[in-house]
Amino acid sequence: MTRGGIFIALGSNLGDRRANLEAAVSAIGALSGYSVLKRSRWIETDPVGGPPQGRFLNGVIEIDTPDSPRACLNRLLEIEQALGRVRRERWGPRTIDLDILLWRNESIEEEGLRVPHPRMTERAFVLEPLAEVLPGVAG
Ligand code: A4P
Ligand code: MG
Repeated sequence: MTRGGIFIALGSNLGDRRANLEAAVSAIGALSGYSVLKRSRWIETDPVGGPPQGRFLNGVIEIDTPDSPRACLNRLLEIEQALGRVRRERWGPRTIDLDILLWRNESIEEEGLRVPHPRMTERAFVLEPLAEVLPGVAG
């Protein structure tokens, strides 16, 4: 039985944004033991923070995985790299950004891993697509 309850935010504002998001969803779904249970629509959003940069395409998916949060984060970072992510500056433009928003009802405070994502509640570009995939919320 799949449990889900793990929500991942996706964002892109470089290159073919839609293709980048679709490639990330495919790559996540192709990981051993992972399944993509729900996905939001992709929404176009104005950049928040960082240098002047292009508009983002953002979305949220719900997944299930047998991995630990740390192992999942490492898989996501690998997918970012495989899709050509280059880290230059914080909040700068990116081909793909994959953030863990929620991990069931867990609270995680580790080096390099904080869940729930500390800035998610301030950000319409996260909350709007998240509302589409949370259980019990009408789409
Ligand atoms: N990290 C810690 N917790 C997590 C988590 N829950 N999920 C660490 C993922 N990563 C987590 O991330 C830096 C490090 O955060 C990771 O290596 C991981 O160990 P990063 O992706 O290299 O850097 P970043 O994304 O530039 O920084 P950050 O702080 O994650 O940025 P945000 O807060 O995610 O904001 N505007 C619009 N419209 N749409 C966007 O998608 N994104 C950002 C980035 C800014 N403005 C935006 C958007
Ligand atoms: Mg990130």
